[in-house]
Amino acid sequence: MTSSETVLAGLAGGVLTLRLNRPEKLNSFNEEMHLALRAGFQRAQDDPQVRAVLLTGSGRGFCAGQDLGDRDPRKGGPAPDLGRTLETFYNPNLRLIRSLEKPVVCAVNGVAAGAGANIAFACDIVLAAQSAKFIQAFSKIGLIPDAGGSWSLTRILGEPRAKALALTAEPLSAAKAAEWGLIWKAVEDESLMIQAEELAQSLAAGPTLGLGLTKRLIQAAAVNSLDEQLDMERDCQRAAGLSADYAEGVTAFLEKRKPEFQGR
Ligand code: T3D
Repeated sequence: MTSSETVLAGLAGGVLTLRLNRPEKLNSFNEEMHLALRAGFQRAQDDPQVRAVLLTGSGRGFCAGQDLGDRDPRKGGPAPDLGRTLETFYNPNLRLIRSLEKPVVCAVNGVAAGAGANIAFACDIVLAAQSAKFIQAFSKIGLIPDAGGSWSLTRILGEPRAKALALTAEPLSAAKAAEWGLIWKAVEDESLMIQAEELAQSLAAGPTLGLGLTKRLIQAAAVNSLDEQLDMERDCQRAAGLSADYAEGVTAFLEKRKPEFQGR
């Protein structure tokens, strides 16, 4: 178990749980929290004991995006270079989540606003509490959707809905987000963590090498032609077919028993 104050981290049963932990600020991002989250995802990448990640938040919110207290113009000084903060803090975390070849489950426990919403949409399987809502809050303060939002919203929803959400900052309920395909499921508030933990545990006990290759393929499909994708499927299936997990999966099927996968 590793912990920092702003992101609590704990490993159990192959699941690395990362809990954003600035509840008094609805888990909005300061520099320390960015770096702690990055350390968590880097650990997920490097530590073979981590087979899946569960990302969630402490308190009544998931994440309210950037801590605006750190951007207070009344404090004086030059305007901040937000391009630099995206490059230095937000974008590395987005890239780590997307490139991690292990499943990332996100349990959205409450409001997800600004970059907080878009970080959730970058995860692989998103469950949200019924009471949660997603807000593209950027337009309320003169900014543009970041943390991959202009990309993920447009790809998942198409231009009409992406533009309406981004231009109006109208809150989207968890149920509507599920109906629109932005997230996997909206669940009863009380059962969110139970369901998210069960899901993460079951993925972590699965053939995670194959799951990681599956993630790579599905993400590549957005930019590949069918021919490119068929070639990639060939290569990934070759790698999967050489794995110990594949041999175990087939053997367990033939022996009519539960497989014991090792993620290799
Ligand atoms: O700057 C860069 O590096 C560029 C990157 C930008 C990325 C972004 O994410 S920009 C978008 C930033 N986020 C927002 O604009 C959202 C701001 N927050 C809200 O609009 C609302 O708080 C919510 C709609 C998320 C929730 O509303 P509500 O009524 O449930 O809660 P609340 O009362 O507004 O907030 C509770 C507390 O959290 C409150 O503190 P207090 O008064 O109890 O001491 C509030 O100030 C604080 N809080 C909420 N969001 C933020 C925040 N403090 C700092 N920064 C926040 N983003």
